[in-house]
Amino acid sequence: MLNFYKLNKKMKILNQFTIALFSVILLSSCGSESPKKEVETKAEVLAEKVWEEIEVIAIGNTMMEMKYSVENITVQEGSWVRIILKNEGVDVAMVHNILFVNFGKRKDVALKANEVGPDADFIPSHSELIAASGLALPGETVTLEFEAPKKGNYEFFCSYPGHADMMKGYLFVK
Ligand SMILES: [Cu+2]
Repeated sequence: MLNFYKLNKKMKILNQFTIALFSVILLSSCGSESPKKEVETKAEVLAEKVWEEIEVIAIGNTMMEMKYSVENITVQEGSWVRIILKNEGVDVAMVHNILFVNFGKRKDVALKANEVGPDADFIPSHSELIAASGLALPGETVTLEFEAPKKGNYEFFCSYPGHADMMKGYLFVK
């Protein structure tokens, strides 16, 4: 004779298993669409990031005029920094980015940037490099987000060839 209780229990377990399986499939399919976004959202919830948002405008339209609208940036240790780099240049040579490096290392990193060239967006892998944005073509805006380094003084500059001596500034982490 069939034990209906046991059968019922088996069915329940089977149903739960099916639901679990579908959940896994659903989650994994969602995850493959935007895995990065999901991870960031979770990290934000966990750490409750404090953002310091700074708009930096790349002004000027010649090698002699070009500069950042901001020369000194001050942020709090432990915060997250969001740099919005707006390139107001029009000329084809006005291609800009923004790199944050350890104090006194601007020239070293700029030299390496020239070596790696446009294929690497003029971003070298360098032990003195803290964060780097992508390139903003004339009229474009790029955003760079990174966790503020430990208290101290840092530098930022544009690593597009020939720009590092004109487009530069300091980051102070308090
Ligand atoms: Cu530049």
